[in-house]
Amino acid sequence: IEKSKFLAANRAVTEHLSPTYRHIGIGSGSTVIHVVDVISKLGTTITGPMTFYPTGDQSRDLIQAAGFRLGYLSDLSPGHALDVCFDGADEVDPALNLIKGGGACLLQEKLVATAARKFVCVADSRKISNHLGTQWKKGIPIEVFPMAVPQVLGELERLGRLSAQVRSGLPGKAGACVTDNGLRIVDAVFKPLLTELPEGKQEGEEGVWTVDGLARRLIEIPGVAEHGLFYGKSGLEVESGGAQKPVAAY
Ligand code: DER
Repeated sequence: IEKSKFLAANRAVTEHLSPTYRHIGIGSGSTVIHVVDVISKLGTTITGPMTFYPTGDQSRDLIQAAGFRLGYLSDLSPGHALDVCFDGADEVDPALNLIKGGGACLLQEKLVATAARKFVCVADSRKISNHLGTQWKKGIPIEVFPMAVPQVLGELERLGRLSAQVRSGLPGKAGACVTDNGLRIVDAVFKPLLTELPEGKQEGEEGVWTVDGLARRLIEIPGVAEHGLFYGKSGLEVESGGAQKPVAAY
């Protein structure tokens, strides 16, 4: 698996990291470690003038350990887009919709991905599926303000979730997983998500949703800070940045 992650990372960097780029977003998880490794091998002549933007504590540590210049979205001038962002995913459907958040970094990952003109997803073949929720069975990660957890769990039930639970902390850490933003993660399992509704069906009817339909509904729930469905327009459709879906997946 590590070899397939490396090969995917190598192809993604080769095809999408121009030496002229100056602002690079770096995602979270284990696959993106290979992306940073491949970029490091380009040498400081290429990477020296570049600034790298993290998507959480692990990503920040990766950037620093590689000796890259660290930057933060909050330092950018309004509307200044990153050149490219590389990040992993937990599941990818044929329309390049993603489930992300297996590493509980989805909120900053979505901010950095949508700040980039080009978002490139690096996900080995295990992540590919026809319908989100068929390969990744742990549920859609939803980042929630702690005080809102009971209300959010109640609303998810009304939306037809099959199960939902607050993610627990790492082994050796009692209590709930606390994200880099100090919030909680609720993992909500729904029926596999469609890319279009069957004739005559409404969104959410009998718990059946499209990716876009459920994504738009989840973000409306009071107390939800962000969720791990990356959907809508892809970078190919939104040249100026702001797309949640990648331009390509490797
Ligand atoms: O949390 C995330 O979305 C990560 O990108 C992630 O889940 C992918 O992790 P992996 O590269 O370790 O599979």
